[in-house]
Amino acid sequence: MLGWFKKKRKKKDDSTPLPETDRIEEIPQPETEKEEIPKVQETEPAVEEDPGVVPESEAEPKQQEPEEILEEKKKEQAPAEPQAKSMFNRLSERLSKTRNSFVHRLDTLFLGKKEIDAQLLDDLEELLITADLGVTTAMELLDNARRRVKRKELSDPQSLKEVLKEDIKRFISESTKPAKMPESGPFVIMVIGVNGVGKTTTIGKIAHKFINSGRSVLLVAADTFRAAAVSQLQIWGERNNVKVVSRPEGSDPSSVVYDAMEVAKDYSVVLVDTAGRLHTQSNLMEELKKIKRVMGKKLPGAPHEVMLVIDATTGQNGISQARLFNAAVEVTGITLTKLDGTAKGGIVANISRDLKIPIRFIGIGEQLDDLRDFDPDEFIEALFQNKMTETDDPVV
Ligand SMILES: Nc1nc2c(ncn2[C@@H]2O[C@H](COP(=O)(O)OP(=O)(O)OP(=O)(O)O)[C@@H](O)[C@H]2O)c(=O)[nH]1
Ligand SMILES: [Mg+2]
Repeated sequence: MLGWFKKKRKKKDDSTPLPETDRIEEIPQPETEKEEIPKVQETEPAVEEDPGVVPESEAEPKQQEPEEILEEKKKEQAPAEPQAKSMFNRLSERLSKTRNSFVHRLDTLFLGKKEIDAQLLDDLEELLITADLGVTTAMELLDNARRRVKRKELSDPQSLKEVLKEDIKRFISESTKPAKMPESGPFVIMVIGVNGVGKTTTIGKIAHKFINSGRSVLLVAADTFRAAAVSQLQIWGERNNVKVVSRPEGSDPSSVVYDAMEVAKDYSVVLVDTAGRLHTQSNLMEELKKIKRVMGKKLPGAPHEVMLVIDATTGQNGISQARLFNAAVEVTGITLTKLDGTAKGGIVANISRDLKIPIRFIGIGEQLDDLRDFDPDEFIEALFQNKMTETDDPVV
């Protein structure tokens, strides 16, 4: 499991040693954030003309804060069980397009068949190759199935479906590596990906998760190529009531990152948004390399995570993008967005098997809680769920 969002311990509970991932909670909260609660009546204007650090949160109407704090406490006391169940159902429902194109096709293929013969295996080969699992993964699954049939370990098609499910789950689980947060200092996540894949939205959603777990978050608008990109991140900053470091459109993105690293030590988590396409002659990969270099120089060890966002609807194209980005800046984690809108969910297996880069999050919609920590077991169970959801097509 990801383990990034463990709730912050209260001071009175501090008698027992903290688990490794909680050590980051020792980081002092930024002074400005601590001061915000008593300043309920103040209505400071946003400091938009400041080209450096823009204290977005200070422009928020302060009377909302006590209510937000109450909300947080309510969330902490909320019973986890029923919520977990409905979360699973939602995941399952959002994966219905992939289920229709993959799992239901498997069911149709196996329907009425009593034994596994050569024809069935040939049809299965075609199905697996067209299911966006990737040729290598599909071939491995088939080889394994053929071997088991030969050894008489498999006889009926239903058990073959079970074996495919378990193999896919194993492939995905093998590539999940623990996402280590630094033992001290801020956890810096550099978010990259081609334009429109969902980088900024993902940053907003991740920030929300960290805030819910009691961390202080700083957002960095290193996509300086479009004014709209900066304001989009600022909106997420306002929504989450966190600071956004920005500079005017056209500034050097590395200089924004440089500014951000100056203040980063006051925060637990720093999320850096980058451009997906440049409107100049300069090369995106070179720009990203430079941003990464500047970060590491100013704050040794940063970025701790280079997160590539891939739009699942692009299928195999997403895999090619991953190779390019990985070669340039060494991707350490992947967020796969828009799984709700595509039948190409098989790409999850392809990413895990071919690229061997762990998937950290999956996006299954546009709402805040539609960004899920990726859990291979949960994902496969939801995908192979037998119960029909409202959005499922019946097997014919
Ligand atoms: N359905 C769905 N839409 C998503 C998901 N994640 C992001 N989106 C939508 O994708 C669109 C693009 O998202 P952005 O966050 O602006 O993408 P970006 O990568 O920052 O784009 P650029 O800044 O132009 O490079 C928005 O309309 C998001 O709401 C998801 O998981 N599911
Ligand atoms: Mg963006």
